[in-house]
Amino acid sequence: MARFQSIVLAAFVSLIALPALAQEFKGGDITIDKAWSRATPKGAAVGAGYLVIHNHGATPDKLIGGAAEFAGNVSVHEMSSDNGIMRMRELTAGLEIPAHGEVVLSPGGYHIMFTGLKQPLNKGEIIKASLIFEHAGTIGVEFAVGGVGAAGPAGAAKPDDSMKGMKM
Ligand SMILES: [Cu+2]
Repeated sequence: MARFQSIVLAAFVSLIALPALAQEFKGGDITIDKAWSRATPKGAAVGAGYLVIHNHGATPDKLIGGAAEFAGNVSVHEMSSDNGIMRMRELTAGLEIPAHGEVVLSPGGYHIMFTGLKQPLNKGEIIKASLIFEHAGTIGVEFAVGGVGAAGPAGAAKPDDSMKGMKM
């Protein structure tokens, strides 16, 4: 009986997670999916966005920036470990999306950085931003906001520690 209940619960959870995951955003040869973000604590000035970018074209493209009404600035960042300390830096030359390839932006790696937040990002909200590509142009993307510790777009995975010990 307990097993039956957990299967029913799992089915229910995946049903409510599906609409956000199924969203796809297109421009030129680029499609974007699995766009999600994390809730931010009250007063936080920065937030991050994660997504998967697919390039269906025969030439490489480049994600060079973005814009959002809820943030003062939208940029492309990379997080990496430097002697055990997580650091992030802006990819001022842009993030290359290989021809017929894909790039995953996820916690601990590449991400969209929202700085100068004008409002907190709340769990359950959909936040809209536009991303700018060198060739594909501007693509509007909606990010599903998960919990503060969300590790993936479904918001049901275990929390990770990628934001701890981070130096700006
Ligand atoms: Cu960042």
